[in-house]
Amino acid sequence: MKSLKGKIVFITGASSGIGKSCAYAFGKEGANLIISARRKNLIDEIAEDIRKKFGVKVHAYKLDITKREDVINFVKTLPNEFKNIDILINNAGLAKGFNKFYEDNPDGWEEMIDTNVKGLLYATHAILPGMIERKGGHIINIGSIAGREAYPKGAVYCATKHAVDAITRSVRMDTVDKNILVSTIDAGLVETNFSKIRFHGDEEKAKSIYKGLSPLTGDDIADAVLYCATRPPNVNIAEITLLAAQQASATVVHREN
Ligand code: 8X3
Repeated sequence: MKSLKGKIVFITGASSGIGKSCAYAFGKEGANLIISARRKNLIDEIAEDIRKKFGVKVHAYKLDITKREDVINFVKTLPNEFKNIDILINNAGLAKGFNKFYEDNPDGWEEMIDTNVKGLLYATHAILPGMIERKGGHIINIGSIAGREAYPKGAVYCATKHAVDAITRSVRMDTVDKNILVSTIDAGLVETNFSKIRFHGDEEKAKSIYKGLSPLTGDDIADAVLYCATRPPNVNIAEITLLAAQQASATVVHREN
C-alpha cells in the first residue's frame, strides 16, 4: 500500500460534503493538504481543526474554480512547501435545478458547466504539467452515477458528469506513459447539501430525495477516494461506483415508509 504521509493533496470544493470528508480522511493519514472553496471562513475553520487533530500542514485558499486566470494564478503562487502536488481531488461540483429540460432555467446550466466541467479542466490543466515534470501524480475526479446514466430532469447535470467521465478516460490515455494515475469515483445518493443546492435552498424537497432509505455519506465517498489513492504502485483504480444499499441505479430506489 502507498503511504500518504507527507504527500501533498489538493482538494477542490473542500468547505463541505465529500470534499470536507476527503480533507479529514487524507489529513488523518498524514497528508499535507491544500483545500480550496469559495467560502474562505469555512475552509479556514476546517484547516485549523485538521492541523490541530492530525498535525499536518494545511493551506486553505479561497478559490472560484470557474475563473481560469484565478486557477492558473493560484497554482503559480503556491507556497514552496505546497508546490509539488501529488494528488489532485477534483471534487468541486454542483447541480442546479431538477426540471424537465424545456422548463429548466439556463442560468443553472452555466453554473453547472462552468464548475463541473470547466473548473475541473482548469485545475487539471494547471496542475498536470508539474506532475509530469515530477514524473508522478494521481488525479481523482469525483464523478457521479449521473455520469454513467442519464435520468429525467437531469439533462445538463448528467451531461456535465458524462463529460467528467470522458475527460477522465481521455486524460488517462494522454498520461499513460507519464506515471500519472487518473481515476473517477462515481456515487449515487449521498446526503450532503447537494440536494439543497439543487433545489435552491428548499429543505423539504432536498430531504425528500433521501426519504425512506439510508443514503451514502461524504465519509463513505472519502473512504473510496482514500482506497483509490493508497493502492500499491502497480495498481490504478480506473473507476469506483458507489450506490446507497437501497439503490440499484440512478432511478431505481427502494424506499421504506
Ligand atoms: C449526485 C447523484 O443521483 O443526484 O451526483 O445524480 S444524483
